Amino acid sequence: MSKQTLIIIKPDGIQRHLAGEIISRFEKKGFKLVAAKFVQISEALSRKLYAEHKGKPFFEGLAKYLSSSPSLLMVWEAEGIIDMTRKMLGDTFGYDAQPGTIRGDFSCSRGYNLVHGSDSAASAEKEIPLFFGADEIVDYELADSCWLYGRND
Ligand code: DAT
Ligand code: MG
Repeated sequence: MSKQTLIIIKPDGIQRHLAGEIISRFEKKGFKLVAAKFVQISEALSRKLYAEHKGKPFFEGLAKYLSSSPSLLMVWEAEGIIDMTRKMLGDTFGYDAQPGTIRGDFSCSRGYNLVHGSDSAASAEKEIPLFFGADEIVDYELADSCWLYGRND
């Protein structure tokens, strides 16, 4: 499962009409979409997703924000997906994130940073099953995978 990551376009990303823009970046990079659902995440599940932050001063607000309005949840797949998606997201706070990254281009907030992405293979393995059953993750070949992963050695 380490080839996969959980990406969530969070409530501000949906409300600000940025879902297409964010998906487009992952598509154009060549990642494979293997699962998607559009739901309002419960506060209980929000707390589970962000369990590592329990006890921090922003934890309650974070769970409320994530559950305040619908989100688009996706599983994307590629060799090296975690490192690549984390770079594409940019630093956690929009005002710190580099231009060219999703957060750097579209967020200037601290807590409202548009998108969640798993930060390690271990996190992805915990996070994906919170939202997707194994039968909801689609196994298929991308027709251009030989071009996406072309090598010269
Ligand atoms: P990331 O989303 O880059 O993995 P994280 O896991 O450290 O960042 O934090 C999860 C979310 O919590 C993040 O998207 C925004 C919010 N957050 C983190 N640190 C915060 C802080 N010091 N004050 C307010 N919100 C914070
Ligand atoms: Mg995180």
